[in-house]
Amino acid sequence: MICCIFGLLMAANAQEITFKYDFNNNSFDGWVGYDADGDGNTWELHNTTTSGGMNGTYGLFSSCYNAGELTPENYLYTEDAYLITETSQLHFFHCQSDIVYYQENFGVIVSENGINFTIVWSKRYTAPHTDGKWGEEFVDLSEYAGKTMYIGFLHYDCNGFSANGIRIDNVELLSEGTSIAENTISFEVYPNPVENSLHISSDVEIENVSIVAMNGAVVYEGAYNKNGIYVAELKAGVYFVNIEKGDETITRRFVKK
Ligand SMILES: [Ca+2]
Ligand SMILES: [Ca+2]
Repeated sequence: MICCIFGLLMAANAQEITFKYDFNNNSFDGWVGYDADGDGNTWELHNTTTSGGMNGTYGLFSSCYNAGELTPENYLYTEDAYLITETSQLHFFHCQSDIVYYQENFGVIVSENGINFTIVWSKRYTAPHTDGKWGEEFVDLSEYAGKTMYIGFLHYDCNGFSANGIRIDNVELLSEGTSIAENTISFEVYPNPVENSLHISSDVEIENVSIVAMNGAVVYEGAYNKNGIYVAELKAGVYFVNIEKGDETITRRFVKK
C-alpha cells in the first residue's frame, strides 16, 4: 500500500509541459526572430535531411553559410513571457547541419523585457553528432524562479569557415505543477517511468486515449481499459498521453524505460 501511495504521489509531481513546439506545421507562430548581425540570414524552418528537424519534420535552422561565410548573431525567442518556477527546464534537441563543418556555437537565452537577453547556457560543438543522432538538453532555469521570462535561442560566435548551421527541434518548457491549459479533469499516468503497462488514474471515465512520441508520431490510439495500455514495445524515451473528454484534450508526459 505504501508503494502504491508513493507511486501516485510521484505521478502527481511529474513535470508538466508549459509549452511544446515541434514546428511540424512549418510555422513560427509563438516565436519572434531578430537578426542582430543584420546580414539578412536568420532563423528559418527547414525539413530537408541535412538542415531539417528530427525524423524528416520541420525544425529550426540558423545558417553559418549562404553563398559565403556568415558570422551569425541570430535570436529566436518566445512571443510571450512565461512564469519560471524552481523546477523549470527548457528541453530540446539539437544537431549540426554539416558533418565536416560542424563547429556550431549556440545558447539558450532569457529576458524579462524581451529586449535585453542573458545567455543562461551555451554549447560549442567539439565533435559532430553522427547520422540520425541529436543532442538532447534539459537546461535548468530555476535561477529565474518567480519571474516571467521570454525564452529562446541565440546562434552566435561561430562562422562559415568551420560551421554550416545549427538545427533545433522539439522545444518544450517543463515546470512541475503547471500545465498548458486550465482544466477540470484530474488525470495522472503511472508508473512513470513505465516499462510494460501504463495506467491512468482519473476522477472521470476516460473515453479516447492517444500516445504521441517526441517526433509527433501517434504510437497508440484507442479506448482505455482498466488493464492499462501495453507500452512494452515502445522505444525508450519521452512520450505524451492525451485524453479526450467532451471537447477537452488534456496532456501528460511520461518516460518509457
Ligand atoms: Ca519538428
Ligand atoms: Ca544573421
